[in-house]
Amino acid sequence: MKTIKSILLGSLFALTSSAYAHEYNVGDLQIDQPWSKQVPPTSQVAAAFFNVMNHSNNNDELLSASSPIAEKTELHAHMHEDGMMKMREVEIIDIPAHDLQALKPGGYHIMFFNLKEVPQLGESFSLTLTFKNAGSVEIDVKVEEATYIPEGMKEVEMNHNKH
Ligand SMILES: [Cu+2]
Repeated sequence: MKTIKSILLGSLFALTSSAYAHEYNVGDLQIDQPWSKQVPPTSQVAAAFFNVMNHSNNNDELLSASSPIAEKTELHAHMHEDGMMKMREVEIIDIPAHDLQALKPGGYHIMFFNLKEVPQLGESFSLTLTFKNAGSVEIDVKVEEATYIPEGMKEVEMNHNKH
């Protein structure tokens, strides 16, 4: 019985992890589901989002990001100011030890300015992230519809709570 149970659990985990087509590891960090919101063909700006799970005992920091699609790439946060949601550049994005940092619409995000090419729906583009401890990693960001919500978000949080 125990054997059957572990086999079932094993296949369940296999199914869960295969749902994340885009997963990257750098040092003790795991980056899941990088995506970008579709923008009009004439847009000068775009944004990217992803989850970072820090499996280490040490806090890390996202220091910078760069991409060939844009002349300028910044780390951004959304915050309430004078009763309005505004976004502004931040120096770093904290990646706390044994925790999940989710970059998502309305929160932290990567912002691209002066687009050299506007990524089309269904395409991917390259994004290089540099972390203080884990170092640099190049990831592929998939362009999704403006209404897209990452399906794995809940599962990632559930897995995280099991640690
Ligand atoms: Cu922004």
